[in-house]
Amino acid sequence: MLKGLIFDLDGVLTDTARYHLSAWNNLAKELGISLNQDQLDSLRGISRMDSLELILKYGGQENKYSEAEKEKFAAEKNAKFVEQVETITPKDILPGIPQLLKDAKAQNLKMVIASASKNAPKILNRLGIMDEFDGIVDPATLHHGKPDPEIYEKAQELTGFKADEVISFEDAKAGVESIKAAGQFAVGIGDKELLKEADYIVPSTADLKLSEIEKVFEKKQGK
Ligand code: B16
Ligand code: MG
Repeated sequence: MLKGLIFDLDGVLTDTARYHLSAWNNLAKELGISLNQDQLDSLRGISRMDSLELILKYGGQENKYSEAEKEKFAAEKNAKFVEQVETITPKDILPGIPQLLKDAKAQNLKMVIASASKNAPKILNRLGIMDEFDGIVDPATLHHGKPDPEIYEKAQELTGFKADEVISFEDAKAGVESIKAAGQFAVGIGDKELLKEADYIVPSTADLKLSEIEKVFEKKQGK
């Protein structure tokens, strides 16, 4: 029986990806690295330091900087990102999400956030939906980023339910892989081919309908 929902933040509840990507793009340019669209897309859902490492790798600069320099670059990127976060309002909640949260509340489902972003509480406050959630995984406590299952396992622990009692929502390939490795039902939002490991896929958040997702979830449990 469905008892809880677990949500990624960026790309699922709101679109902060464009802010992340433009801040990374600025930093990459300063480092003399030019990123193509595929390389930028590969950063979705990936933690701050892992994103920086990937960018340096794309630019052939993986061994060029000390840990302290890398920390400085990441802090610089984050400062740019946080500036953009300050402009977020409740209007930036993605379509379909307010109804989904409402339907979940009506069913008394527990709701938890599994975002790699250390800025998640700030973003949820700006969106005005912080109080809708029963918990947020603190990404500072994680040893491994997505696609490792750790973040979704921790989120599930926060719900207090079993893997087959929750549904998790993701927009990133690494995120869907993380959910599946945690043994949970995955809803993928975005490209069908890219997110093919998910149990249920929709092109956009506007297409999310809890009752429809639940039908597929229950069918799967009944197997
Ligand atoms: P921060 P999600 C992820 O959020 C973003 O998709 C990714 O681009 C970002 O690097 C990561 O959070 C870390 O964010 O620098 O704010 O700690 O998709 O897991 O909600
Ligand atoms: Mg995401």
